[in-house]
Amino acid sequence: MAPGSTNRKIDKLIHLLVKNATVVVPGPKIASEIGVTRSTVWTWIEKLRSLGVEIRGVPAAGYRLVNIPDLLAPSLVRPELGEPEIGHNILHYFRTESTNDVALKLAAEGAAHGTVVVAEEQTAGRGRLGRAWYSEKSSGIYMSVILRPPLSPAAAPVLTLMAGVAVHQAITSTTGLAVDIRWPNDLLVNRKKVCGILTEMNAELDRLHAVVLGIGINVNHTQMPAELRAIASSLRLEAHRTVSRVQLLVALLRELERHYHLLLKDGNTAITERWAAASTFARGKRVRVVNAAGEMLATTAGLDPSGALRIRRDDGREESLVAGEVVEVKVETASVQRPRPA
Ligand code: BT5
Repeated sequence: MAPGSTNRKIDKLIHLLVKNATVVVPGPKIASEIGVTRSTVWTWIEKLRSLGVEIRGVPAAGYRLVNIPDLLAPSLVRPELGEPEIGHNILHYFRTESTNDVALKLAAEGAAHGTVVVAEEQTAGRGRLGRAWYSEKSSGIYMSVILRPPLSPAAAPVLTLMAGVAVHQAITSTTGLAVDIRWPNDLLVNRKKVCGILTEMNAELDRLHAVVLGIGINVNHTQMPAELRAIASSLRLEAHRTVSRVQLLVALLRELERHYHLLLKDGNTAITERWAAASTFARGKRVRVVNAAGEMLATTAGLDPSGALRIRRDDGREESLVAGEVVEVKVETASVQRPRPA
């Protein structure tokens, strides 16, 4: 077991409560089935309650689950997946600093392709360039996937786009919301960011040893912190209903599996074409480009097969963006008041 990850026995407890959801399960029975003391059962029940799982204690009788918990527990997710590569092994944390840090460490120690690390809360969730990722407890999905693709490091950008397309599909099918993708990989609903992706890798010049795809989705946040409110939202805020994190995670792992195999079988364009079909940013979008070279205004002109974004600068020159970000620029409709004829 990876240090700090959820004890498999807590996972068993969750499974036991779910399996017997309509009945009261006696404490001693739980304790003996999962092989811990009754006081440990009590401590774990308290822990689950603190994460919002409704468990009723019936004096002298035992415990009864009131609602199926929306915890990202492997025992609830794994059986929905069949025999996948991605998600064959899921490590769950109640709280960790960053699932990408855990996954990078596991990858360096030899963890298998398809290993997934997921957390209910991150205390130091990271974005790109050292930025922070707000990771509220039990509200979002904070997940990292370890991939060992038979590809060169040049494939990293297209793997990031692949993750974006998979999240796009998963959110669309689970919520019915209209989702947009902003290059390279922000998922937007009503122009607000609901998901970010951080790809990190461990590579030599010609070989990718491991890629860690870190995905953060705002699912059931009832409000965003003041400093993010103008640019960020959650699926619940946009859909006006709660969304099952378990269902969304299952859909996401299935879509990652599907798109990863599409990429290996059909090559980059299988991904870039799907990305372009899902994103209003692919073509003809007026944007401000922000990268190491500075800022400029441009219009987007498609993706090239490596995953770079083509842009047409205002002086007519075209170039490919491989790093940096773009921000939509609202095109002002001229509202010049004409003087009335005398
Ligand atoms: C990202 O960075 O969008 C990548 C975020 C990846 C998070 C996942 S969670 C699982 C895994 N473990 C980690 O530690 N990280 C990954 P970037 O494009 O640099 O965007 C960061 C910016 O988004 C911040 O500077 C804020 O402006 C904004 N932001 C921060 N938290 C947000 C949130 N929860 N929702 C929307 N926007 C947020």
